[in-house]
Amino acid sequence: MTGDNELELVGLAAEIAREAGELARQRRREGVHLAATKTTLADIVTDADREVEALIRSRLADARPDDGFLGEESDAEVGRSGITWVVDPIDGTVNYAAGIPAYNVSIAAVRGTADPETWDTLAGAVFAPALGELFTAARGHGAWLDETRLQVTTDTPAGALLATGFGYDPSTHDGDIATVRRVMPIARDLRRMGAAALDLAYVAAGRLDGYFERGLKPWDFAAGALLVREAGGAVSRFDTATPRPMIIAGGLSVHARLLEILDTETR
Ligand code: LIP
Repeated sequence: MTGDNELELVGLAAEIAREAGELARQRRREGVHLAATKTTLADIVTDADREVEALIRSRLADARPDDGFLGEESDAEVGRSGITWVVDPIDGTVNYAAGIPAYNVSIAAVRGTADPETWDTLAGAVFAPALGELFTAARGHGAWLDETRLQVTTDTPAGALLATGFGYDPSTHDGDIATVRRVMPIARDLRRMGAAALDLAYVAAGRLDGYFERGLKPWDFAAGALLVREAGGAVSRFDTATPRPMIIAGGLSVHARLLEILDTETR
């Protein structure tokens, strides 16, 4: 398969995400083995993370050998086709290791290199195997949960149901808690699910009104951001020159409120 047809790309992403998700679930049933820790003791990678990414990478190379690749667990590769795949093999790794079902495979196809400042996302798939839900989006063709079209929420009369996340570095927690404190006046309640791609998918599905988090990696949000935009929402990133950029996502009114509260750069 060649070219950058969004519908072909999302079909491939969905097919591979399903296969990879089933492998992750199988390995979870067999028992998860810690492979290593990364930035801190809390930042773990399992044997399954590595095995699932290897499967995804192999399937993509077979189908589209000229494409580039950026994954959480293996070396980046610049392609020749102008398309790059941005992959989180198991997003929600800590949940996965703990047996919490809120984990997913996130696969996105972007035009350009794996730089979120310049890429153009064409297709994305987020598959949560333990929950049996496949979220997909192709640019210009809407966002979907299986066969149901998704739409972000438009008003929050009881306050916004928001989600966020925290990094693995304890030294960042005070600042993140201070951010939560600034946001709570517009919130109905707050969720911390531990899987960014699911947070974004749930914003697209209208299950959450908005989401914000500092420090995500490109593979955490590449597919989920397209889901939100294709479901009629907005996604912004700022502080992108810092080690911990902020991402915010939501329906247009909640996105605007979060931007007003959090984007001190524009004040
Ligand atoms: C995780 C994100 C989550 C964030 C965690 C971690 P991982 O990704 O999905 O939102 O709060 O710190 O980055 O490491 O499970 O792929």
